[in-house]
Amino acid sequence: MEFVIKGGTVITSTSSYCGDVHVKDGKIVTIGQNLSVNGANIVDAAGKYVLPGAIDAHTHLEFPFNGTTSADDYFAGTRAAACGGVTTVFDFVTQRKGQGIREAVAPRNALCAPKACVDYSFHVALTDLTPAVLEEFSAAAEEGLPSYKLFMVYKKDGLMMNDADIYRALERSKETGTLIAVHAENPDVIDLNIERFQKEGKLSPWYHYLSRPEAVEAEADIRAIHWARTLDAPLYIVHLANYEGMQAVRDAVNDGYEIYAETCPQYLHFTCDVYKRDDGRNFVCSPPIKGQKSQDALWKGIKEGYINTVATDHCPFRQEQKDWGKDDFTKIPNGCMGVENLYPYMLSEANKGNITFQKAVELCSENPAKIFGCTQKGALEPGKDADIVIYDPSIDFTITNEKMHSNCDYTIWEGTELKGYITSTYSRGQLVYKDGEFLGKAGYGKFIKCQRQKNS
Ligand code: DUC
Ligand code: ZN
Ligand code: ZN
Repeated sequence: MEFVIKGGTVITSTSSYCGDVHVKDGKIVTIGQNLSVNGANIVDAAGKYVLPGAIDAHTHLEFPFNGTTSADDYFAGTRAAACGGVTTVFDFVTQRKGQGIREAVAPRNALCAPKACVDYSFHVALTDLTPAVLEEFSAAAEEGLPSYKLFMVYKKDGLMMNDADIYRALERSKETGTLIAVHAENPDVIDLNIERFQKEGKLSPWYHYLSRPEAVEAEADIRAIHWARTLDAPLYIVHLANYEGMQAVRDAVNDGYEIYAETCPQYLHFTCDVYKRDDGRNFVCSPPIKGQKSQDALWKGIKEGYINTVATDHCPFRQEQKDWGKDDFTKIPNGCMGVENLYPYMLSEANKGNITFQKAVELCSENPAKIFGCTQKGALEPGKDADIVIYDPSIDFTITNEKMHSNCDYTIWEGTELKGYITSTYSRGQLVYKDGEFLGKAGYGKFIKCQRQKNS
């Protein structure tokens, strides 16, 4: 298949220019002015922007969690991704006790491969850091798996890793050029707060926020950063959502440490006031959405370059699942949707003038590709995969659940007004979304082997 996307404005992380993009056999061949290629189809992009597909570095598809499973399986989740301009998703494989890294990934990949509509890779959530697992870091990295997530919470779910685990994992990641990511919150203070609220009958979603407020997340960010600094090991903080944690990242980066921070659109758009709403339970995720001061710090961090990526933590639960916690926040499965909203939201923020389009590309595509080692992704450049999004800046789009492509029966983004919207998504040159319609198919998406560069 060969085509030329003509007359659009090509956006990279550093520039934007009028150019034609020649695609052949799933790859970008060349980008230039007034290209004419014999026999190639023409895609007219006049008045539109042409961008690299987004990489959502943080999704939980068919994720067994909180006594249930997240609502989007690999098909629905990657269908929604394609329709939101996301051409690569990173999902989490949870290591069961006693399992090796590749032993945990193999069945997950077998489940994912026939369902995936866009390309995918995995981070492995480690729960059992045996000497054999530490030893396996290098062999797993050679097979394309260079990143791990350590939960500093979820003791009762059997996911939590303690400080010694974090220390050992950071040590080993430094030796092997791999990357440790942490979900940072303090579990003991959360448990104490929950116990108190339960005794007092304070069980509305607002108390989800109050049981894990700013300081609970900040303490764990600071602790994880402390160990990374001590060992001079790289660290990636997932879903950073609070002011003090942002400050600690900024200080560590300014002191020369390799600390990466990810935040999510829900932390950039909403504040903790959503937990006072009648549908507050639908916004319950962990870490919870914080106050205005934290949101302002995250936007400042984005503008100053201390936030490296925006990803979604996409982990939707259907209304019936969220309703388990209607009268008791501790029973609400934690997670929000976002994979279809990430790129449209960030590009809309660019179109409204809050950030540049280049910044949106850097956060949603180029940086995740660089940090996790997706060498074929993350930029519109000759030789890279033709993961391409066409975006019409003139469309006014209001998000409603009917227009979304997830399996979920509501969206926290309902009614959000976006300036501009994606009109087409290509995954390796294949049109997978056009004008509201999903055109991809299950099994098309491929596992991407990541090759992380040290100090990338
Ligand atoms: N937080 C969530 O809200 N859902 C999935 C996992 C997580 O850490
Ligand atoms: Zn998390
Ligand atoms: Zn997560």
